[in-house]
Amino acid sequence: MTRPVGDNQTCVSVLTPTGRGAVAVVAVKGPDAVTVVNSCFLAKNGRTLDQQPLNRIVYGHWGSIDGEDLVVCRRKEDVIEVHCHGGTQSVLAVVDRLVDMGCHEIEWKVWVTRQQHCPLVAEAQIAMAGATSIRTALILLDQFHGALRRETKEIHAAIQTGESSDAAIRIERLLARVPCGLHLTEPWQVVIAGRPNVGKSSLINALVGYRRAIVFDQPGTTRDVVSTTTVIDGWPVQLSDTAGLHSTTDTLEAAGIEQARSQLVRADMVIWVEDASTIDFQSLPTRTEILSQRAVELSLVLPSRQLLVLNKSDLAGHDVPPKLLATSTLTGQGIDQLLSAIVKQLVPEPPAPGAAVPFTTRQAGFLRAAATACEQGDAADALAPLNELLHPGLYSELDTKPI
Ligand SMILES: Nc1nc2c(ncn2[C@@H]2O[C@H](COP(=O)(O)OP(=O)(O)OP(=O)(O)O)[C@@H](O)[C@H]2O)c(=O)[nH]1
Ligand SMILES: [Mg+2]
Repeated sequence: MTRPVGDNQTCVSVLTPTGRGAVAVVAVKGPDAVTVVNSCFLAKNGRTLDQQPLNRIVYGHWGSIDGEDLVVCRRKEDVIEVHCHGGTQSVLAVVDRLVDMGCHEIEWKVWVTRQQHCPLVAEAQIAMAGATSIRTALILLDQFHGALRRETKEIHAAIQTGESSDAAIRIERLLARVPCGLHLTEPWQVVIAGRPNVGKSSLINALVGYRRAIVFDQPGTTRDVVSTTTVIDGWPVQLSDTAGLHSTTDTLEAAGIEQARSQLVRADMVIWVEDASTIDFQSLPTRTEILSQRAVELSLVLPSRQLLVLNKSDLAGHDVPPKLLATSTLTGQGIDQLLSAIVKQLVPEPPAPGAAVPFTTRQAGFLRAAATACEQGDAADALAPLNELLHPGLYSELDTKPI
């Protein structure tokens, strides 16, 4: 099997994030791993590394007898971990010394890729480090345990045995999960927009549960886009509060409105806020009609996922029809329903436990190429992109040069 270049070199990689933990792990792998670490590490028990049992931590000093205290563990014949103080300088000192002794430094993602035989599994391991909720981490853990690999292999086998229509259906099913998959590590972008003074900033504060945005009783309070990242029902979401949208001659306010416009173009979803106290419920158009009307009036490009919220329901004077999403940031009415509605729009069908979920643009690209080949009745052409997903020899994106 083809392995990434440089596999017979002795490499060093920092496996823990910079400055995050009390202890950092620096890993060394390769034919000279034992010799190199032996030349830097003096074990308290006086033995050299080749005399130490596997998987036992050994206490000692780095560089010289009065050097930094740390522990070393020989994990395999050619893999050694150095566990040192988590501070940046200690890690740097350990790595620099190993590089001076001839080790080749590689990024942790490259290290992980080299440990795995399947790129899909390596990508899952890498992505897990970026998961910000248990829910998203568990979906990635399923992929690490082979959910996407198994499904891709089965699709590949189906094509080879002439069951290409079944394969096409299965690829489409995977592609439908791509939006969810791509947001396992990157938050969904949700923009709160509407006319001035309708309660947008109050709403973002109510959604995140603390005062993130400034609220004031005068229109035009919010000038900049104020963003905050949160987790809603296990899904990472970046909420952005924007300046109230209307025509203005105030230069500063106009700049804020322009920012809001460009934020909306990039957004995955808009929460459009209206003031319930000024709405005539008898002649209220549908959500789509209101939003299209506002888009035309204010020259906006709105994302396809949309929610309409009637805020200040406490001032409405009468009950808001139940099919409408009504909130009051004063009483808390409707905030839970709004949170559920956001989740329903973003992830209408959450993947079942153990389901295969593509989660990188690379995977989505190859799956789309396979889908197109199947659509064009050229099932054999679908095999090449599927091979790209499954085999490390063809996988070069992370097989990068030394850092
Ligand atoms: N009664 C009532 N007042 C509210 C509610 N939500 C917000 N307000 C008040 O409405 C005023 C405007 O609120 P903001 O949250 O600053 O409104 P905004 O849409 O962000 O305003 P701009 O940033 O100027 O566009 C403040 O006085 C809030 O206290 C609500 O649900 N009920
Ligand atoms: Mg505001």
